[in-house]
Amino acid sequence: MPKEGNQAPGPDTVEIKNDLNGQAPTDADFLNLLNTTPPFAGFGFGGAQFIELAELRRTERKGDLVFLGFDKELSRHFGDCNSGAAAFVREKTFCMMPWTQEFAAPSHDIGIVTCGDLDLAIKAISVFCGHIATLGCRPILVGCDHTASLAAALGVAFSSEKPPVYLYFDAHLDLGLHNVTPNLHNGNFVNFLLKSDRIAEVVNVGSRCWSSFVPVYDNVPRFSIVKGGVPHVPPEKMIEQLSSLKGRTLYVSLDADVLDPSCAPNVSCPEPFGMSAMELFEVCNWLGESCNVIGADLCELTPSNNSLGSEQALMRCMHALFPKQT
Ligand SMILES: [Mn+2]
Repeated sequence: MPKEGNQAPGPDTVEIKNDLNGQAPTDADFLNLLNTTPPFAGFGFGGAQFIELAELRRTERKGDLVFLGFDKELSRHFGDCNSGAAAFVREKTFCMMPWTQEFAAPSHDIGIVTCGDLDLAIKAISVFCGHIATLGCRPILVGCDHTASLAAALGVAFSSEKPPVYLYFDAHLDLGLHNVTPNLHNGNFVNFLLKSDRIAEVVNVGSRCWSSFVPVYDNVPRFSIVKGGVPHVPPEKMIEQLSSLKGRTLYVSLDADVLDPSCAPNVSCPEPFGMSAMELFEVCNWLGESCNVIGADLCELTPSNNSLGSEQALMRCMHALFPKQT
C-alpha cells in the first residue's frame, strides 16, 4: 500500500539532467578536483592500470572499465564516518593486478575526486561518470557514503539510450519512506532515483535491517526487493527472483554491508545475517553473464586494518559484473 508522502523532499535530480543536457559543464570543469597522482606502481582500483583522462579519450576503448574514486563523505545521515574509503580500497586492491590483466575486462583508473561541497561533488561525479559512459566505457565509482551512488547512477543514466534498472545490493533500503527527512543523504538517496524518469525501475537485493520490514515498503511503485537475512535465501533462489532482468540494461551498486559482518567487518552500518562473499559473487556473476551492466559503484566500506580482505572480495564481485569478452 503506497502511502502519501512516499517521496522525500530535497534537491531535485532535474538539475543534474540540465547540467548534462543543457549548458552542461564538462569534465574539464572538474579536472581541478581530480587527484591524478599515479597510484601504486601505476596500478589502482581492483588492479586497474592508471591512465590520464585525456589519454583515455584518445583511443577507442569501448566496453573498458574506468574506475574513479570519491574520497569524502557526501551526505551521511546513518553510520560511521568513512572518509578516505576510496584511497583505502585502492591501496588494498591494486595488488589484484596480475589477475586483472589476465582475466578481467580491460580496466583503467583515472584518479580520486576530493571535494567537500555536496552540490559540486554530485555534479563532478555525475559529469565524470556520464562522460566515461559517453566514451562507450563502463564507469565504476568507489565512494564513501552511499549517497555518491546517486550521482554516478544519474550520470550514467543520462548518457544511456535506455533508462537502466538501478539494482543495489544493500542491507538497507535507503528510501527513507518510514522516516522522511528534508535533505538528501545516504538513508534516502534511492528515493531520488525513483523520482527520475531516467531510471527504469529500482531493485534491492539483500535488505534485512529492521526498518525494511515497515509496511510502507510493501508496495512502492517501480520498486522491488529480493530479501536477504533469515530465513537464508541461497544465491540460486535470488537469481530465480531476478530472472526477469535477463537481457536488461543495469546500473549496479554494491553497498558493502550486504555482506555479513563476519566477512566484511569494516562497514559503516553493519547488519547481521548477511550474504557470504561467495554468495554475492554468484549473484554478481549471473548478472554479469545475463544482463548488460553499464556502470557500477562500491560504497560504505570503512578504512580498517581488520578488514579480512573484504575490499578484495568486493572488487572481485565487481569485476564479475563485467566479464571479459572472449
Ligand atoms: Mn547499507
